[in-house]
Amino acid sequence: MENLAAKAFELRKEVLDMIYRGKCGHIGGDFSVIDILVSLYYKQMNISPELTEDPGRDRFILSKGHSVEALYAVLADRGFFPKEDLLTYSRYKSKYIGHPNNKVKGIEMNTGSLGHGLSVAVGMALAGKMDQASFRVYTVLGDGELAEGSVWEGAMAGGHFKLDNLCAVIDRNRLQISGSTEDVMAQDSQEERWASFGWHVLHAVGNDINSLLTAFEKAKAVKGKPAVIIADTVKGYGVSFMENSAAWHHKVPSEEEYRKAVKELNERKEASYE
Ligand SMILES: Cc1ncc(C[n+]2csc(CCOP(=O)(O)OP(=O)(O)O)c2C)c(N)n1
Ligand SMILES: [Mg+2]
Repeated sequence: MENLAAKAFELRKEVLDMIYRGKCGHIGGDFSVIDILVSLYYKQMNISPELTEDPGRDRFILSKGHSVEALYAVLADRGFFPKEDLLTYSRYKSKYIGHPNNKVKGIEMNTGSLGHGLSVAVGMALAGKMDQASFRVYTVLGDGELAEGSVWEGAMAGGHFKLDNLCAVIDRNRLQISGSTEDVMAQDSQEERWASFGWHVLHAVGNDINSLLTAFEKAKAVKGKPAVIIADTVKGYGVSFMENSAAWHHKVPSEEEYRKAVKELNERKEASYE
């Protein structure tokens, strides 16, 4: 079996390169979410470059759209577009901009304004039910994003329509743009909140592929309600000086920081083979 933990560290290096070259990007959230994306795109979802127009494909929405560099790295590696395209990231006239847009092959929804992905995912899942289709819909939200009221309208509708073809993942890294989620808008009763809206609540270690895959399989087996996976992650995961630091929410590494990060990511990749 392919070593997906190693793959995630390799892709973090590509994200780092993109952001270092392009001189912008949300590196902290990219590094916290990338194991979730790898689990979905390499194992869980029925999606491939050949299926992007297939009505039966699984759908994915990156509701925390600022982590698009992680999604670009995954899509390029899975062959949705050539890796060289990413050399244009953040350049004038490139379609590989700082938030997802559906000119890029494989991207289903333009996101970046937080709080909208879940409601659209609910609509897609409801449409799937009406068509008696078998595809599943996945979306990833940030924990800071949960402060958006529109998230809870989506949650209410997902529960009401009993959308067991829908799975939301919360990237629970406990930080948002300016500091701790608990200081800005407390999130600690997530389990009770989602359950009260009619969702089946699951937990995962969000930077551990096996833990995530187990949770995704459990989510698939849930009947009569949507599932939410609260994925405990570390913002900046994989680079010691970026971990758990709000300062790295949106920051470009200096040359010295870049070199140090490359070294650490290579070491982490090697260690994941042991
Ligand atoms: C509606 C809206 N308000 C504000 C922002 C600016 N913004 C970008 S990222 C971010 C913090 C998001 O935190 P979180 O959802 O926890 O993301 P993560 O920690 O995974 O990076 C904010 C406030 C935005 N993109 N959209
Ligand atoms: Mg967060």
